[in-house]
Amino acid sequence: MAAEDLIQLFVQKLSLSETGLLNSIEFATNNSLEHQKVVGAVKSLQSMNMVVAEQIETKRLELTGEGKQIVENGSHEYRIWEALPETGGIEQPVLMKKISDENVAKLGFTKAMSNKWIAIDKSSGKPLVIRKATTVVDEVRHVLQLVQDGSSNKLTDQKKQELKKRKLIAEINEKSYDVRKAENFSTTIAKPETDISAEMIRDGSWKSKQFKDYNFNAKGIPPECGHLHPLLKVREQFRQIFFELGFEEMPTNNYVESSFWCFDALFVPQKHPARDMQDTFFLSEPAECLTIPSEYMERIKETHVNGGSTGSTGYSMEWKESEAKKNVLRTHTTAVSARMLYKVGQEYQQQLISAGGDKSKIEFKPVKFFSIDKVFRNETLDATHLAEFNQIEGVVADQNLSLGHLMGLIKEFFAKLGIHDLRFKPTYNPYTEPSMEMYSWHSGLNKWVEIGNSGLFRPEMIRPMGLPEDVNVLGWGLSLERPTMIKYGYDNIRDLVGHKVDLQMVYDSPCCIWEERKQSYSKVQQSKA
Ligand code: FB9
Repeated sequence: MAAEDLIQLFVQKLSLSETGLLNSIEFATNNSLEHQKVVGAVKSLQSMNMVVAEQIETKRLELTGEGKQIVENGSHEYRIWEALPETGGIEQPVLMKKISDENVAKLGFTKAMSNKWIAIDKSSGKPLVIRKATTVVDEVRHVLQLVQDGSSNKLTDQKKQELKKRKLIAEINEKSYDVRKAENFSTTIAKPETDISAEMIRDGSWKSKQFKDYNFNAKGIPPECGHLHPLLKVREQFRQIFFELGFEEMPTNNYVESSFWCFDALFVPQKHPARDMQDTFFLSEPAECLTIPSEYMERIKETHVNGGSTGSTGYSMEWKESEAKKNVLRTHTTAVSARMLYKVGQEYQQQLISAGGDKSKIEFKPVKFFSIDKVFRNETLDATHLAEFNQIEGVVADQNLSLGHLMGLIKEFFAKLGIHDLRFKPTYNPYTEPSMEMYSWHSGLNKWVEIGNSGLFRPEMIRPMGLPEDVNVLGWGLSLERPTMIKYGYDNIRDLVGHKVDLQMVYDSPCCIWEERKQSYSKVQQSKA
């Protein structure tokens, strides 16, 4: 029934009610209407001052699921009695099987016995269940029918208690409205205007018109607009965290990288398993990179073979330029960090040259870089691993940086996500020494979760770049997918990424706010204010 017609019917009934009062639930039941829709009609009549409505709490008995089943199929005890032959008996197990729901059979048998509707006849040796009462009245079904038809007032309190105890009925508190006429009450409903038109203003007719109240709580029509994928919402949070920590974003718009920047520049030996087809996607076209800075490559070669001038022994194994030139899909954004650090190293070398090689004349400007972008690993796929994920990475180059600086910075970083309880566990990376995995205690999962990896980049990586002797570079990394899965409650990466993703999930995914960041937000807003 359309809202206008419902309103029309309501005022009719109210105008006819002797008591001058109409209860919204009664009206809904008697006209088999949804109570919520009736409440809507009462509210709009109220907004036109046609009625006054007083909210009242009414207790009402309602059938439980089991109660509804009995009205449907008869009481459990009646069904047991009914399943017995008029004469003679049947064995109990056979009888019980006649009733599909085992629980119903049990309850029914007990009740029928206590009602003395049935009995056990042992006269023929084996006990048989027989009818004791030739006729029975399924009174339970009858009274439940009364409750269903809204005339539970016909039941005695003792009966109500019994049915409640048998969980066949339940008492529910219901909010309803007692509605009375108000000064503007009339049975003809002028459809309230929802907008004031230029016409009305010109001819002044707006003065006599009824206007619908603004419903300021009305939810606007959701705008047809783009929606950020949860990963991008979390990515934006991490970007803000890095900016707050004074980091500069690295350009990561090159998925294709040469093995040189992806591995060799990071002192990853050419025989390292990570460089196998098993772990890395190699390109067939263009197969090779022809733009590797030759001098730098020479220094890297020396470093791999015998440590070059880094004080390292190197890997004392053959190093092939052809291997370094192979193009791959980058396996980590640390390749981008290497490019940026090399640029910083080269700028420092330029300064040094223009200072006539006098280090005291120039000062190394520390740098803080971050990147959040896609990396590709030819890994075995499982619920949390795809062949690509987004790596979050931060690197800092400055004089005399230590492991303590790294731990401190990682603590600061994760504190902005509300993660305070960190543990560091030594690990191995070809490009950092020492290296650490980071763990945080996850109360929800009730375990320590690995939240990333980190380390101090090896001299074999940073010295050939031209960074001064006293400059150290620290770095740490984590994935974007893992925090996003935790934040949005996904345990399978395929619900978040890939062709199986349900777009509605993206549309409905709430914005990503980490409690902790609220404070910093409000602080930022206040400072702006
Ligand atoms: O993200 C990871 N875990 C993680 C991070 C955050 C989180 O939730 C936050 C609370 C809200 C929950 C979990 N990991 C790194 C740990 C594991 O998931 C690990 O199994 C998988 N790792 C990926 C690599 O898998 C092969 C995550 C990915 C990873 C690993 C290492 C780095 C980056 C990403 C790195 C690095 C690095 C090291 C030194 C110097 C510079 C960069």
